[in-house]
Parts: sequence; structure tokens; C-alpha cells
Amino acid sequence: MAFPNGFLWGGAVAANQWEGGWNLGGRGPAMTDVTTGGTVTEHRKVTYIDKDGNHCTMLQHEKLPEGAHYAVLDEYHYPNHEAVDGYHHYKEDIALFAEMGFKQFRMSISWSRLYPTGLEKEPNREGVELYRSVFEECRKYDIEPLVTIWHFDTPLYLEEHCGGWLNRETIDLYVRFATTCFTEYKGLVHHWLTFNEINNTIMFLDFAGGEHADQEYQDAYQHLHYQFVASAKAVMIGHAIDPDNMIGCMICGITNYPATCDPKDILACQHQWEKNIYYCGDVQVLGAYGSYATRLWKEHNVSLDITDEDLELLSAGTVDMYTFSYYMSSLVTTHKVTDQVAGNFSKGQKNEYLEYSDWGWAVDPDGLQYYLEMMYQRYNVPMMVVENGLGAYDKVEDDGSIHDPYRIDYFRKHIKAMEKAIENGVDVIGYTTWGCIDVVSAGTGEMRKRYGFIYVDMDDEGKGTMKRSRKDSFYWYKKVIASNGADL
Ligand code: P53
Repeated sequence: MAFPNGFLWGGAVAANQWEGGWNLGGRGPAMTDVTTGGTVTEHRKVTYIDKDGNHCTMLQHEKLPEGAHYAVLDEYHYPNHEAVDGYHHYKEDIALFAEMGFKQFRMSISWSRLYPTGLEKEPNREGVELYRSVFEECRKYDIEPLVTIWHFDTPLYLEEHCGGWLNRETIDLYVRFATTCFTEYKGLVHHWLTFNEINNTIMFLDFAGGEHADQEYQDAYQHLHYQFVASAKAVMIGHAIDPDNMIGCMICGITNYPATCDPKDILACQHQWEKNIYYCGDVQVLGAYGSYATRLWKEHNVSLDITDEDLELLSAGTVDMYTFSYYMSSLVTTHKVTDQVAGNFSKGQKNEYLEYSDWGWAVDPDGLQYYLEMMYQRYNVPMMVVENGLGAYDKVEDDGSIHDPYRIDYFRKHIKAMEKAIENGVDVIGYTTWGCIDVVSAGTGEMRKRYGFIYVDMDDEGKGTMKRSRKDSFYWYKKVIASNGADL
């Protein structure tokens, strides 16, 4: 059997999408608290007050206009404020994960719950104790927590008043937060990820469409550099606090293929891998920028604030494992696109060999095997697939049951692909499906884009009882874990 003993089967969520309790227990607002819902093919929107006092929205990736302030406005619903109320339901949810036999539960710690503005010298004790209780609950069932330190939710105060990740001082504020996590949860948590999908900053410029000014690339690469330094510092501190800590990078893993055998497409595809995928992994795992980085910077006249000390830190603070999310593959071409993908965060030429989800994401299990084999050859460190899943509409039957064969089919194929990679020598140590319980979508803010084995009664408008129910996939995954991946 391919899956090794002790393989870490489980599921994943993030604080801002699961937890809710946005203004409870001393928590401060985060970036994710000023975003409203979107639709199938749109990204979500940020709300703000402009300098004349008008209430406005803009797409999440746009820059706040001069003089404007992020705001929570009465006329909008903010799905992350309550999310699916993990804040009050975590014991029930963890018991359900245990019932499925989870060995590992991936979640994140809300930065603004521990440091409400990001600037405090001491953490908010109530926040610290909340997560201690969550981890203790996991331990009760021998579930290993896998903790993401940053999952898109920078404290709003830092973003609005201090320049967020374009300010070098944010590095030390993040390091203070990470140090608190390592110190407080020593012995309870051994597996950590420094930044979720760190590469999105650069990759999502593509998804946003249109032409981008050089300044946008300048900002994106600078933002990334400060996060790399923050990650490296956190890795070193995490190891010093507990040598048993295993700390990983987390990359949004989209597999890129050339759309034709035109050598120009092959080359364009290679450059896509470099910009969107290798750029971050190389720094975090190998400890230095790849040789192609100078070309990428030159393309957009980027000139970065990088010190010699930074470069030493990057080489000293490399991660112990490579983790990534995997949902889809994408085609790269220099030719005219004849059949355009219509989806959120997916674009370009449609792949005629693949089927697409209702949100336009290409379902491609072979792409997972390809990604695993390619990255293992490049890095040769243990790997985990820490997100994978199908966002789909679910229907609750009159008797309360939820039949989701499409989800089971998706997982079955992807787990088989992962098994093949393991058979081919890749050291995969864990797998956590995304949104093991339905959560708010990161990309659109919708609730109807569901990923869970567990259904949550909550809709896009914020109506629902928050009642949890088991879908058919719940019983299926339980069987998969019990057989260590043999019974698919
Ligand atoms: P949602 C885009 C493309 C691939 C992964 O995404 C992405 C995104 C951002 O939406 O993000 C990860 O909820 C992310 C999770 C997120 C999940 O994928 O848009 O780490 O927070 O929920 C699925 O369907």
C-alpha cells in the first residue's frame, strides 16, 4: 500500500473563513472584515468611505483611493464577521473531525485576535487562551494541529495606517505575533506554515486581468520580499523555541501547461512557473532568489529594498517542508485564446481534455501528480497537500441528507493521483482537504460555494441556523482514513 503508516489525513480551514466572532473576545478588525460577497465569476469587494464621505466598494485587488478609509458599512453583509461561527462551535466541529478519524486539522490563528491592531507589545490573553483550548480539544482526539500563522488576514490597522506589507516594520510585528504562537503553544503544536499561498500577491495580478503599471509589480515584489524575510525569521525563532517544530512554506499550486507545442508556448510556460510558483518556493526552501528573478524584476523596472542582512536571513531561515494547495491546472499560450475559461481566479485558454467546476476551475488530478513529482525533484524535502477540494452547490434533501457524489469523485481521483506520486518516490506526509466543514469562500465571499464533508446551514445573505450535518462524503472520507487510503 502506498500511503505510509502515520500518514496525516485531515482537513483544513482558516480563521477568517471559519471562526467568526470578529468583534468578540478583544479581537481587532482584519483586512478580511471589510470584504463583502461576490458572485461566481467575480472576486469579492472591499468597502470603504471615500474622502467626501461616500460609501463605496471596489474589487478586492484594487488600491484604496487617496484619502479613503476602509469601513464596515450598515448596508452590506460581511460574511467573515460570523463566518460559520467556529468561535462557538469548535468543540462540536472537532468532535465531527474526530468521528471521521482525522489525524491532522489545519487551521489558522487570527493575528488581530492576538494583536488587535498589530502594534500592541503584549498579546490579548483571551485570544491566546481561545486557541489553546482549540488545540487541547484536538489533542483530546490525537489530532495534530497544523497551524497557518498568516492566512490573508493582516490587522486592518496595519494595512490602513502603517502601509501593511509595504512597510519594512511589519516584518517585526509579524515576528512578534509568530513568536507568541511558538511560545504559547509549545508542545501543543509542532507543525506550522508561515504564510498561506504567499505567491498569490504576484500571481493574482494575472488573474485580475488587464495591463498593470510597473508600480503594481514593484509593490507586489516588495511585499513578497518583506514576507520572505518575516518567514525566514519566524522559521529560525520557531526552531530555537522548539527543535521539534516542523515549519513549512505554503504555495498556491496551480499546474501550468503549454497550450501548444510551439516552442514559444513552452518557453512562456516555463516563465510562468518561474514567476508564479518557483519564485516563492525557491526563496523559502532553497534560501535564495532564483537566477530568473533579475529578469522578472527587469521586465517591470522593479528595484527592491533588499539588504545583505536580508539575504543572510533568507539563506538561514529555510523551511523544513514544502506544502501547497492544489485545485486546478492552467494553460499558457502566446497564441490567440480561442476558448476562454470563465471563472474566478482562472483564465486563459480552456483545456479541451478537462472538465471545469461551476466556478470555472479545471478539474485535473494528473496535474496534482505532475506538481508533486516536479516539486519533489526540485526541493527534495517532505511535502504536504494542505488544500484540495471541489467548490460546488449542495442540495439538502427533505430528510436532511446531502448527496455529493461529485465531491467524492473529485477526492477519489486526486487521492489516487497522490498515491501514484508516492509510489514514484515522492515523500508526501500529509493531506488536508480544503473546507472540511463548509466555510466562507475566500475568493467570492459566498457560502453556496461549498467544499465540506460537513454541511453548515448558512446562506450568502447570512441567514441560517449554523446547524452542522454530515454529507455522504463524510462517511466516505471516514472509510478512506480508516483504511489508510486503500478503500477509495
Ligand atoms: P475559494 C484562488 C485560487 C486558488 C486558491 O478558494 C485560492 C484562491 C483564493 O480564492 O485560495 C485558497 O474559497 C485559499 C483558501 C480558499 C481556497 O483556496 O475562493 O488558501 O483560503 O478558501 C478556495 O473557493
